[in-house]
Amino acid sequence: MSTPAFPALSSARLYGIVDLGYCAPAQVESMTAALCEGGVDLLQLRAKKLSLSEIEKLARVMHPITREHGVPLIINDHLEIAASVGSEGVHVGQDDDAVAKARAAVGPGVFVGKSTHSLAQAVAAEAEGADYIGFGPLYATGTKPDYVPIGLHDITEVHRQVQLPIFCIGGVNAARLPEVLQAGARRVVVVSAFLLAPDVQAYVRQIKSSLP
Ligand code: TZP
Ligand code: MG
Repeated sequence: MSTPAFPALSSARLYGIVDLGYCAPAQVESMTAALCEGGVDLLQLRAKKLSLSEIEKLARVMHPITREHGVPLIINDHLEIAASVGSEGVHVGQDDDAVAKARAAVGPGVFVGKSTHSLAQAVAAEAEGADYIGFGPLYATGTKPDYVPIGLHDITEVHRQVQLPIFCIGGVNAARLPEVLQAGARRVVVVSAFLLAPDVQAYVRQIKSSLP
């Protein structure tokens, strides 16, 4: 049996996002390399203000690097870009396309993640057929400024009710990680703390080594 190119989604613990709110297009290549070298297990491209063609171009910059590191690339929001680039995943929010539509657009073998902001949404995302969920924002965050933080109190319960991989997200950084893990998180997404770190690779490594 041949070795799979990418580890199973269930083994992923640390999810990074190249968010163009923090990273200029010209930095995407080096940032992708630093995040992968540091040890992210999944990497998303998120660009709320760029055109579709600019996002697709950046996805094509990232993909050879992520692939070389065995890190699945996930495209935020844009099913057509995920399909055309051949990314390993796509991520949709509560206001985006339904999981079934995303899956139909990208085809089998491409995983579909969904953002959730409450226990009820998390349960619904599993019923809808998502492959993993983001759960948050745990803390207020400038990366998603219009969202009310949900806090840490539902983390244990969401893991009881939802069997999918659950990535806790929103304001997670090295200082907060101990309390996030204490609250029951097993997987996290880190965005601005990685992208703004003076030494990205070292910061990723530090977080990775603290995860279960
Ligand atoms: N979804 C919920 S919170 C969030 C997203 C995309 C942003 C997380 O970014 P940060 O900078 O790690 O708080
Ligand atoms: Mg979205």
